Amino acid sequence: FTIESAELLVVRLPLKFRFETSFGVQTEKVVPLLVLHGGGVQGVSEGTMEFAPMYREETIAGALHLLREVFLPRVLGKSFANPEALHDALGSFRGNRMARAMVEMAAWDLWARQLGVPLGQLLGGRRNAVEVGVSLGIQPDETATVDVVRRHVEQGYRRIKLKIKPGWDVQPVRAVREAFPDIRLTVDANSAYTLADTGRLRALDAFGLTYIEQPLAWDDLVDHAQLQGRLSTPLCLDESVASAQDARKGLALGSGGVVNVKVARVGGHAEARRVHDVAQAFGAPVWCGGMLESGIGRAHNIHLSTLPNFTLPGDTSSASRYWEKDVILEELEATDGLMPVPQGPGTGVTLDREFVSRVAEVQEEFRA
Ligand code: OSB
Ligand code: MG
Repeated sequence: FTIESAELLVVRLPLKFRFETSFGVQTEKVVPLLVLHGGGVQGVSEGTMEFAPMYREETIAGALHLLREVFLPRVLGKSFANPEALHDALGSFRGNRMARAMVEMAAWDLWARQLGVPLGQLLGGRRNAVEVGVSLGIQPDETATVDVVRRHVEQGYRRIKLKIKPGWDVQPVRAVREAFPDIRLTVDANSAYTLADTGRLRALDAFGLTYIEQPLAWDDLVDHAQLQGRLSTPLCLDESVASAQDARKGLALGSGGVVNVKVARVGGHAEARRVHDVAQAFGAPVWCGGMLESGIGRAHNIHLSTLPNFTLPGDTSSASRYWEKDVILEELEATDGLMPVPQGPGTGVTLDREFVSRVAEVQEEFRA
């Protein structure tokens, strides 16, 4: 396929809820979108980097610069045998995987549309619906926490994940576990702890959590392995895994027993599939994480989740939870914790051009 032209669009979407994690509070989402054109169709992707480097090191401003000046000039007007070949064209650049993933993921969508095949099927997936849970931010108190959990359990989500931080961990988890003895429950610390907190984290072993997500530093594997040796609850790696090599090292070291696969964090679908395969070889389950994506990134996540080793529910909950108005025409809604895979070629979703053009803060076109 040939990349004939590209468009960079940036929209700002107000979040329906205040999302508090150990690293900050979000009330809106700035969504960079990349559209690649070729052969009469278009492929679309979403950037998941944020305004400030609070989750990993990448930023929206950095990604826009790299796309405009470095990455798009490398692919515009060029032909590629498949998305892996396009990925290799950007392979000599270091880091900045979320920015590179924007090009790679749009290329997968473009290629799948040219072939007339759903993206998940092209990646090797076989499901027509995927199991999903929900990631719930830090609440003002225990009562509010139990209430928000109840609302989402009633909606049928297959796993509840609570954000925790030092000083907000054992209490909310105990309150939720007492109210819901049987739900699949997990916590996510987003790197807020150190090995000095081992005692506090061991206390969480009492609550039957499926895993504890990323308790230690965003770039650590060694301390996680030490901690895992002292806990019975499996650790789940998120921030620490930027590649299939990281996944191999983490699983070989015993840094955790579960991997949260975020397609953009690892550089795109091809690398996400490699992470999936490495984990499978280690007998470690994976699940698909989220970054509060709009419908474009959400649809990519759903397609990736159709691969067989995605055996734990992902974070790709209903789009209507997040936004009054999404950037796509379709509705991505889970029923009883099952998210249907959008049908049709590529991601199967359609950019709402009218809406996006009206609200876009950045709207640029690139040609070879
Ligand atoms: O750590 O999984 C995370 C959102 C932004 C940054 C990091 C994380 C998250 C979530 C939300 O947990 C998942 C979602 O609902 O998309
Ligand atoms: Mg996480």
